[in-house]
Amino acid sequence: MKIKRSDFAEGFLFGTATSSYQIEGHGVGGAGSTHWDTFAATPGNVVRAEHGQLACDHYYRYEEDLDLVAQAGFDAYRFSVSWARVLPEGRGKINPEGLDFYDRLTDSMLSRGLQPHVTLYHWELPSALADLGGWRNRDIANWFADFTAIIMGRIGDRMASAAPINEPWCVSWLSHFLGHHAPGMRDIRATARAMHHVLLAHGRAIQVMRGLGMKNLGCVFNMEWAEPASDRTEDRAAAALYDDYYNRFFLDGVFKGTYPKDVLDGFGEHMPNGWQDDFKFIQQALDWVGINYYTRKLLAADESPWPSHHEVEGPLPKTQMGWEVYPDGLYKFLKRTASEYTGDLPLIVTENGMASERPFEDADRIAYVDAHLGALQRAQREGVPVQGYFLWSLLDNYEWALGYEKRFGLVHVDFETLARTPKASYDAVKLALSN
Ligand code: IFM
Repeated sequence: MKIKRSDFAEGFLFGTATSSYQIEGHGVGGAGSTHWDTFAATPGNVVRAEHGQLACDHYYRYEEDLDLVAQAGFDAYRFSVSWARVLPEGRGKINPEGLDFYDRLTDSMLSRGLQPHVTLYHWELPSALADLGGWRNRDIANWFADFTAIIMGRIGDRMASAAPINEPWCVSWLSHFLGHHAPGMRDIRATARAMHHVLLAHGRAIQVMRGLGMKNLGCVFNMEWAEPASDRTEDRAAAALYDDYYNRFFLDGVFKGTYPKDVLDGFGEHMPNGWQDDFKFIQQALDWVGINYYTRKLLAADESPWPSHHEVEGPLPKTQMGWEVYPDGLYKFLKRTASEYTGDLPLIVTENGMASERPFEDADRIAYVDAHLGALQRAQREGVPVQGYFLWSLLDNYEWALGYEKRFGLVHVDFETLARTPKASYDAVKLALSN
């Protein structure tokens, strides 16, 4: 890598990130069923119907995995907790083994000098709550607040930072409008409700964690830079609408107490009654904002029902996901988020990385990380207070509907033997962090 630690100010945080369902192995330790288990068990939803029952077996191999994090020279580890591991039915009876696991995991990070950065929800909704309507049901905000109190009551005292929900757009739009993720719905009313309730749950969880005396609370939004496929006015409007329901909806909700007009024009009639009164819960003060950034999209208008547009393939080099490599998008998001929403609040890149076909000699990943760190530095030089960067991901893992095929890890995982082998990118990052 061209960029190294000494190119950043003292205290800039380097970390790597994972999530519970993608690595732990959900079939062990008394965890309850989640909507991802049933989504994966339904034909046609996930490549080869792969699921997270074993995943990377991190539940039993976490010491080895944390050694890899520490030996690479990272300062921090971003992980998530599984609601159904702690509360198998989503509410009520606690699974003590689940709480013990996260307790051990936390102490194992600390004993290696790694800062624990927790996300409370990274998509594995307990099935019992999915049965009650999941993110469509307003009560989810209180179920989530109760879960927050239980899990953070146990490990919150040792967290360097906490964020309630990973990528609200994926929880709501991707999963309830596009149907690509669990629960696989394609319904505009469900989408409008999920998009609002996910922010309500965010706000309630922040309230609970403040009540517990926790510090350094934030949020994690995924962002995709949207550009028109042509100069046509219609295509420009299409890109603006994509930007509004993907990126701005959640920022506007948390920082402005409103939602973008063109999104409300599209699905406002499906919003839950009284949504306008919920911003007092949603607009909790935050200590930082996390941005997960991977790519951009080109949009063209069409005659289909709202949002009346489709994606057009772009000309840039692509990752194994088929996503264009576009580091400028990260620069633009950092600049725009700071200037229009967050001001002096610290920004953290909470996820960035790429899936690569190359199993071990992943020069493409090294170049990707270098280019995105360069974009981050450019924003920093122009005054944006970016204070950390987390690489997605430590391990090859369960890439949701795409199963185990798409490899995002710095460390290769052989899914037959579960052997971990550091890739060239792991060695490159290790060298960069030591210089
Ligand atoms: O693997 C996912 C992760 O769960 C959330 N952010 C994007 C990653 C890559 O698709």
